[in-house]
Amino acid sequence: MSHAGLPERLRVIDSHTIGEPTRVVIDDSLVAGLDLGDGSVCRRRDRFRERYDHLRRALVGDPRGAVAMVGVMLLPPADPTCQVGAFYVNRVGYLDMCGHATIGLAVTLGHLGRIEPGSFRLETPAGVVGVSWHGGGEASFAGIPPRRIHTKLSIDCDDGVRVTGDVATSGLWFFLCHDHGLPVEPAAIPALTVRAWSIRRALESRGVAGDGGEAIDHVVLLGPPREAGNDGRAFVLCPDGAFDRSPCGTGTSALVGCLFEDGQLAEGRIWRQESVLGGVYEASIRRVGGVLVPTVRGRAWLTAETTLRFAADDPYRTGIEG
Ligand code: PYC
Repeated sequence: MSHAGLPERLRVIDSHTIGEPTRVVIDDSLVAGLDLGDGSVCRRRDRFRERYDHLRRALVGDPRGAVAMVGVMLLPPADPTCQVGAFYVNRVGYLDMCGHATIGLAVTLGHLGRIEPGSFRLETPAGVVGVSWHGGGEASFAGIPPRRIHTKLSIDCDDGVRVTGDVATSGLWFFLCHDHGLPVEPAAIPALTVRAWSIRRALESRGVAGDGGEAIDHVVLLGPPREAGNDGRAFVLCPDGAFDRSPCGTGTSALVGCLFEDGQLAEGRIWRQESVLGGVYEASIRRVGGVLVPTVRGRAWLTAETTLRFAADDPYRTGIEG
């Protein structure tokens, strides 16, 4: 097994964004020591995947990571208009964008004193994202313009259930569904997970994909809010098989795009989206120079400032595969 680039120690800061965990690598020497060539963040992320995928597993996989954890690797942006570059990893692969981890990143950089309250431009594999750190644990991001490619698509699942939903993106690909027939509440998480997996399998077997052939690998099961004053609630199945403990930042961006197109959300109005656990993101959408820009605001809490250790004789230095 390759250990290329794996240090003995690695400093990270962990946080959760209303429940969804993020781990930011703060040792700049890690990425600086890797041969990623040059080019955009996306291109260097792809080289990382080809050459150093074991570092992803070491960082967020068993036994050092957590279920649902997203790791953030910082690197210098190639886009001269950006101040920060980053890509996102999870236990099974790579995310082009991640809303909750972007909020966790902003709060982490603020905590470290690497940014002041205010805004910066972040180069991600999905494109440039505007990020604002509001001080303390509050941050927001102006996401990738949402786009819907299927409206009210009917899907027959292998458990005999037919559902309809929209296929949309805002940096990741989503199937957003209301008529799944389940309550969006913690007691139903096992049943929601089974239903979301069967939808995912059905999408795959029908060949439903993003317009660049991408897998529709996030399934959003929507429901009414539980708390007065909120607007909706979401259970989100992520590609690693874990459910999003937050309402899903990019999923909420894609949702407000669909709501806006359907005339259910006015420009600039705040949409309060609950997660299946009850945490809330505030989202809105507006047109800037003809482009739809979704904004999502949330709160993150730091959970650890720690040094991961990778002993030379540890058989699971690079994580546990599978
Ligand atoms: O917040 O965008 C998000 C996200 C994607 C996967 C997990 N969280």
